[in-house]
Amino acid sequence: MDAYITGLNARTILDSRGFPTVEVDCFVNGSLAGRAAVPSGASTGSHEAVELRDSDDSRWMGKGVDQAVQNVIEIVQNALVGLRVDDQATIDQCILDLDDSPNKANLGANATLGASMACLHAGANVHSQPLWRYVGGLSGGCLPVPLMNILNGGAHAASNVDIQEFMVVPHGFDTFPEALRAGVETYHSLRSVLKEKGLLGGIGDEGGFAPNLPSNEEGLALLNGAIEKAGYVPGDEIGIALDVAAQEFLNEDGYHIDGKIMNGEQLVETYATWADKYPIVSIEDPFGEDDWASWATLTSEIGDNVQIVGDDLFVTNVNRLSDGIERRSANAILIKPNQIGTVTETLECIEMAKSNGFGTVMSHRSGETSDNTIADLAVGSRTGQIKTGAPARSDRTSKYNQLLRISETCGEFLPPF
Ligand code: 2PG
Ligand code: MG
Repeated sequence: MDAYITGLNARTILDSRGFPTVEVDCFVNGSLAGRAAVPSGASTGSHEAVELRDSDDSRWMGKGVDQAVQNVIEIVQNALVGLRVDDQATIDQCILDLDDSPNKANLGANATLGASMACLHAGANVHSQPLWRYVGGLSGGCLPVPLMNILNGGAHAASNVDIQEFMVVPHGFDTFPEALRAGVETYHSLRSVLKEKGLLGGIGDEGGFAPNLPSNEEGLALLNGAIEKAGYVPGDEIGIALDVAAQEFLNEDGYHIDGKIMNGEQLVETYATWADKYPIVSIEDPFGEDDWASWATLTSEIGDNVQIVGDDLFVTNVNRLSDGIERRSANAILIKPNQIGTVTETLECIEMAKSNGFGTVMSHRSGETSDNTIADLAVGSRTGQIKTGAPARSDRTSKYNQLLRISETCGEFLPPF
């Protein structure tokens, strides 16, 4: 069936932190065919594509996205009208041709990704296919193991915990729904452990609990205890993943963690000790975004047993990823579509990672909406893993719920751990 883009519309909507973000509608033959909303990070890497904000302090605390919205309506729309809606590569190439900056600074990656994803949804719709199947094509789909961030620290919480994310990884199960249930039960058992200890307060930006703790290691002990209390075997059934987001506590004199200042080597030893003591399967952003040497040391020391994931290091960018592959700085990559700004570039990055034996983890941002595109992308592009927060608040649960829906027709579930 031939279906052509006849228009785009864009608007400001709110994200889960109450800040403005971009939503785009794609019209085919005059009817609404696809809609997508763009998320937003708090601990953003400096090498990410630019999220265009108006910086007018009199409105939205400077975080307005009026310019990005206008860029979709006035610039991107003109370029895309008349294109086949199911030719994603051409659509994204046309978007790229509109911005000659190296990091989408002119249009804003929030404008480009909103348009790119709205067209993706429209393409799936005109073919009456679920999005994951449209993305997966002949290779079908595979449900990802969830990395569930049940204890929030760093830039996502008001607590004293330096590490940004303590996640449970229910990998020892036969199906996605069983794995999800185990992770959710562990979340609730962590709640009761914290309550017993008088540590239950609010939650962080990704729905995890956000207690003050005597040390970062205490977070690992709490997760281990919560897994056991929920009736599961740490290591065999449920592992632990960290997103250290170390760039956030890297100063000129070193890494400020646990009230100490550490250099890269000391931090390597700390992670190696923790990995011996706890069932850690994955560590994301253990060092700063340009500390390539420490990354390579850790990967050679514990990378055979532990996944080392580059987020701020790689920013879903094939150039940074190929550097990292060459330097053996990590063995996995976090995939965030808004770090790069189009669907095609996101898929290319996943492909490069996989063909070099790297693990791939699809990811939300700390500022989210009810848009579930990443759930379908994870299944269709077979990333094998997804991290999308705690099972709390609709912005996080909507992704898990979408994966439950997909599991009714897509049974494959092959956790890499
Ligand atoms: C991360 C993300 C998502 P943010 O660091 O991996 O968890 O956080 O969106 O704030 O960059
Ligand atoms: Mg991260």
